Amino acid sequence: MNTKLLQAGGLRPFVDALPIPGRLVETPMSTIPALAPRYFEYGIPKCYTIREQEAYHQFHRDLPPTLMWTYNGTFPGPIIAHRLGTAAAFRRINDLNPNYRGFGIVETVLHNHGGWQSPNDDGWPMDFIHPGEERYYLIPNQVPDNDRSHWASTVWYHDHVADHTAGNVYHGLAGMVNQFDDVDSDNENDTNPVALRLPSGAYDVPLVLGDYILNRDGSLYFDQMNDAGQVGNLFCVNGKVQPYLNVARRKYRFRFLCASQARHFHVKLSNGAPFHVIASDGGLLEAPVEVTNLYIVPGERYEIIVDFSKFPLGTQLALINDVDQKDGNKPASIGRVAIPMMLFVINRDAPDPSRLPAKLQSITPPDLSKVVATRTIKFHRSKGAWMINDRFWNPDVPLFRCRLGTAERWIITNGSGGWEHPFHVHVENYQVLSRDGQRPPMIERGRKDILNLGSGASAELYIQFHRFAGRYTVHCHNVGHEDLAMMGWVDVQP
Ligand SMILES: [Cu+2]
Repeated sequence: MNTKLLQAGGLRPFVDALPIPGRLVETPMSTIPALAPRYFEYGIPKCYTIREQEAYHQFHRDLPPTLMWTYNGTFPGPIIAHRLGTAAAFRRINDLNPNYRGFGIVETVLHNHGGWQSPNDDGWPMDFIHPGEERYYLIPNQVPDNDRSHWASTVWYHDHVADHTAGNVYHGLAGMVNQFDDVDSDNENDTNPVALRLPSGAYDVPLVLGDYILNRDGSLYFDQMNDAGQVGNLFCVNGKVQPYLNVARRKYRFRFLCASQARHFHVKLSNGAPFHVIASDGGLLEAPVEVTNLYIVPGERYEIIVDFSKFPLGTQLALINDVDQKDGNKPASIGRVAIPMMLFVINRDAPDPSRLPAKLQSITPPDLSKVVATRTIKFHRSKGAWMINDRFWNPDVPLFRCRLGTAERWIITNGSGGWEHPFHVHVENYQVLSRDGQRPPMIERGRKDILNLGSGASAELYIQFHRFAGRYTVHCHNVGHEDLAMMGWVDVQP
């Protein structure tokens, strides 16, 4: 045991309230420098400012403050709420300390993970800016081919600089994005007949899962040479160690984002009560899926509805993670430990106009007649590091070339060795055709951008290139693996 590190055992759980990040407030267009014409391609955009800056964050009331890198001063960053049909222009300012020395790197890249935007606005890993510099991004918030099963989704934004994504995300550069439209309308009282009226406002709660290691002085501990990906001993939700949330006896929507470096989570309620999964990475499922637990890997999102009206006032329910993970490569066991992530305290009644509809949306099935190529993407370990198709990350050479307006079938495989790899593609979602030759489980039948591959596992994906030519980054979302150098890119040509 490293005695300089803070041990988690001495911290009291459930003493800090769950922090809920506020929504990013619009920046008046008049206050930012003139936008180039391209930012008006989808109409007049809403403007936002994101400033990367150092700020102190307290992981637990009994811990000293931790100096982190944040978006706009908070960890996690503010929630960005988008509305379908209204584009957004982002001004990103790198205000980090140019003299910083330590893990990570102050040259940063912003990636809109799960968003549908041009590769130029997506966060190419070499497109970094230095402290004191800024750049702009256009997020169209349009629907590919008017296929509205792409929306709405919980996506997220995080740093993506080549070789240092792990350290930079660990520093705190991560936040959630909530996309809305007329169906998933951010209003449980919506009178529009197409609105689903899912729980909204204070009853729509982000749950960003993560794990950290701190030094005894409260500073971040990070081992940049750990090529397995670091797993921490402090279990955090929205940046707090094992917080509590007072809830009313009614339905809640919870948006899980696994923002860990490498740790997997398998979560359940401490009384084993069922809940409903309504959405995954790429938006709503066709129908809610009742489950008693949920497996989530780095980068992945799932949304659930929990109905606390089933329980009497005064009930306390812990959110339990039963994955025991000792290194970044894979879980040591599932189901043998019970790690409380947070506590729900049912302390009041409240009206509940929200609904859990039997049907959520229709998802357009894959059109295999559009498939023009089948590719194999092989994740494996060789030469002491992580590879894709026998190659390390190379920004100059694509894994392969694709054609805009077509679709492809990708067979992704993970070599043996006991390692697990969450597979991620930028710009476009995919649909899972099969997993190890079987239909995927119900909760993986929506649109996805992360799919965990266990050791020796394979999956077949359907991916369509709708609109944007350019470089689509492909990588393992265990960010330790990604940095060393399990990342490639696909050249989508017009
Ligand atoms: Cu991996």
